[in-house]
Amino acid sequence: MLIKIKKSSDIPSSEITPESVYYSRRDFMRGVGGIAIGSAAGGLISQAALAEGDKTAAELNLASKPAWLAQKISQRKPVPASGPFVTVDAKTPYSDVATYNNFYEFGTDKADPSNRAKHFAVDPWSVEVAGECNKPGKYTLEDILKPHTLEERVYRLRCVEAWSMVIPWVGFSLGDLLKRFEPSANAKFVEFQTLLDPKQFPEQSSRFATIHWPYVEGLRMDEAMHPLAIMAVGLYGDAMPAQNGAPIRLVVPWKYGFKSIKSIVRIKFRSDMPTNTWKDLQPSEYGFYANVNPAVNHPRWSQATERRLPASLFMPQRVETRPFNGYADEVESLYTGMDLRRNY
Ligand SMILES: Nc1nc2c(c(=O)[nH]1)N[C@H]1C(S)=C(S)[C@@H](COP(=O)(O)O)O[C@H]1N2
Ligand SMILES: [Mo]
Repeated sequence: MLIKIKKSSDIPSSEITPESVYYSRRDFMRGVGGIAIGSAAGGLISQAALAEGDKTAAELNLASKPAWLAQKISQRKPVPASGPFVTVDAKTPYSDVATYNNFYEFGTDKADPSNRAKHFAVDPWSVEVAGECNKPGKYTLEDILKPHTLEERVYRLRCVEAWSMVIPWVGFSLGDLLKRFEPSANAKFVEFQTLLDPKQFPEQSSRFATIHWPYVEGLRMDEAMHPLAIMAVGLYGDAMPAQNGAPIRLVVPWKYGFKSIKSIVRIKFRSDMPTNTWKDLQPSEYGFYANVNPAVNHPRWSQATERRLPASLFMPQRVETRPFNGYADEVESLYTGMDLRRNY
């Protein structure tokens, strides 16, 4: 997303979505049928989620995880058989979910996060709650999670770069969490902030980084309270890999992936609309709402279709992008009367 191109005609699609990463891999041999994965019940990453030759789950997920968290994750509620919390779409294999990442704090290449996050320390972790609410304060991760039962949710994740994955998250309702802090009547928006720690995030001390750290995101209060919005602490029945935003991240499945901010350390209730990192960087290309919308193209590429990962030269897996990423029935009413072309 950082790549600056002079004319839109100059952009090869390989720069939007570095497909070369996939050409050389054995993904094409798996076939679509091979991608359908069991529900990873029992708390272990199903062997089928990893193809032969992949690194093991243990090699891919080195984030420290406290025992209480592992235990809590193992007691999660399974995903319902049908409804918006699950999808019939084939899940993206664990090895792709954990190696093809956007986490610019670790670097701009898709492989940088999994290569550079190996020693990312997430224990102890706390989240500061601030702004328009009755219960501000500093909460440990354990405090944050304590009253919530974790649930499995299988959601599509649609990146603004026109690729997508299907990920079985482990998390809990964001709205249930926010209610505990008793937001005041002035709380119209909620802002989230990623950890600022140049010792752990190499790009935060890079002279070449164009992002103003820390990464920030925001939601309108009614969006944040929507049952589809979750705080996730794991995926594939295990604790969150560092490269996917350990120990706690947002997942807002009807919006472009950049809204789903990783490694959160601060939540602030606000009366005014917060800024968000990508909008701040390039307001003509990225907005606050960022609802997945095939009818509104990115100024440099079409948003009408997406590459469902894993894809390859031989199996491009091009699928049509759906309004609100397929969650229109659930969330459309949040935007009644709004011009979604202006509010992109
Ligand atoms: N802090 C932070 N959060 C972030 C990003 C980032 O660079 N930094 N990238 C975003 C983007 S662009 C996407 S598509 C998703 C990717 O999540 P994943 O790597 O778990 O698939 O994380 C989002 N959250
Ligand atoms: Mo993204």
